[in-house]
Amino acid sequence: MKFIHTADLHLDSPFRGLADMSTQIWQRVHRSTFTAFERIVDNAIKEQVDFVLIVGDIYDRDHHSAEAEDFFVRQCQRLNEHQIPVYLSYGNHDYQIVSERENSLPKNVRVFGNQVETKTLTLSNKETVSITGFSYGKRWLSVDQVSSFPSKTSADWHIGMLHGALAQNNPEQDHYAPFTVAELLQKNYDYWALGHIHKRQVLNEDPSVVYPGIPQGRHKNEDGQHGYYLVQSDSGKLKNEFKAIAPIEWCTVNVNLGHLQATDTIIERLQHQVKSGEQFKMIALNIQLTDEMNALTKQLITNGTILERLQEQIAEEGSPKWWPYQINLLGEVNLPKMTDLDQEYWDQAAKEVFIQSAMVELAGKLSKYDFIADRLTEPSMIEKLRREANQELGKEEHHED
Ligand SMILES: [Mn+2]
Repeated sequence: MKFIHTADLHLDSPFRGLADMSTQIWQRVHRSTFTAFERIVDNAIKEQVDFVLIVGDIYDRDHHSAEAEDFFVRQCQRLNEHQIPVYLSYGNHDYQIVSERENSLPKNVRVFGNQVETKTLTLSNKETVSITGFSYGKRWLSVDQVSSFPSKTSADWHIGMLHGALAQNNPEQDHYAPFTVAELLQKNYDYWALGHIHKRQVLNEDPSVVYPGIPQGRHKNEDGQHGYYLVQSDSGKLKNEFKAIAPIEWCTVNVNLGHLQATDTIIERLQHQVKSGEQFKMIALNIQLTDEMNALTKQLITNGTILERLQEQIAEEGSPKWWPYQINLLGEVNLPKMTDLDQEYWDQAAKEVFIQSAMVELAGKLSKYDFIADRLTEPSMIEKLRREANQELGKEEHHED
C-alpha cells in the first residue's frame, strides 16, 4: 500500500500585506498554493499511489474563490483519470454541511460527512483499508470527536483522518476537535493522518500520528521547507517520508552591516548575504542597527529606501531567485547585560509566563478570533515571543540551528 497524506492546502491564499513587488514575483507568490497542490497530484500519479488523503482546509475561509474550486476539481479530475481515489474531509476553514447530492467533484473523490464515518476500499493486491473521518459542519467543534471513532476493524489497515488540535483542557481554546495522543493510540490504527497545524509535526512514531503541515507556507511564521507525506507499507508497518514541494520558501536572514556606510556597498552586502539555491525564497532581512552606523545610513534603512533599491536591482535581474519583502530593524542593543542572579529570575519567570495558557490569558477576548487563537496554539509563536522578550532584556542568546 502506498498513499499520500496532505492537509491545509489553503488554495488561493490572498497573501495580504506584501508591499509592492513586480508582477512577475506577485504572480509567482499568488500561484504558489496552487502549484504546491499541482505538484502533489503530479507525484501521486508518478508514484502510482493507491489513494490521496486531504485532511481539511482545502480552501481559505475568506478566499473560497471560484478559481480555487475550479482548480481543485481539475486536479482531482487528473487523479480520476489515473484511477486514484481521493479521501477528503473539510476543516475549520472550509466547514460545510456535506450532503449526498452535492457536488462538482469527480467520482473518485469521497467526502466525509459531518458525523464520524468509516469508508473501506480494496487495493489491487486485495488488501483492505478502512479510513475513518469527518468534516466540520461549523467553524468550531469543541467536542472531542475521537470517542466516535471505532476501534480498528477487521481491515488489513485502518487510518484515522482528524483535523484538530491537541486538547489544552481549556474551553476557551479547545475549538478544533480536541484530542489526546493517548486516545488516538487506543484505537489501534495503523496511521493517524492529522490536519490543522501548519507546521509539520510527528506526535507519535509507531504508529505514526502526523501533521504534514501546510504544503506551501504563506508568511514568515510558516517558514522553511513544506510539503506532504508519502506513506508506504513495509513488513506490516506504515513508513512515512516527508517530501518537500513548496515552490516558495519563506526565510529570515540576519545581516550584520558593521561599519558599512555607502548605500551601494550596503546593497551589495545584502545581495551577498542571501544564498538562494534552487528554491525561490521570500526573504525578510533582519538588520542590526549599531553605533558604528552614521545617522543618514540609519535613516535610509528605516525609511525603506534601501529596501526599495534592493528590490529594484533584483527585479532587473532576468529571473530572480529570491525577493526581499521586508527589512526588520533589530534596534541598538546597548542594554546592560544581566547578572547571573537576574538570569536566574528571568529563567524562572519565563517558565511561568511563556506558556500557552498565559498567552491566551494575555490575549484576553482577542483569542476568540480564530486567526489569533490559531497563532497562540503554535509552539513556535510562544518561542518567538520568549526570544523577543529576551532580546529586549538585552541578554545574549545562542541558537543551535
Ligand atoms: Mn489550516
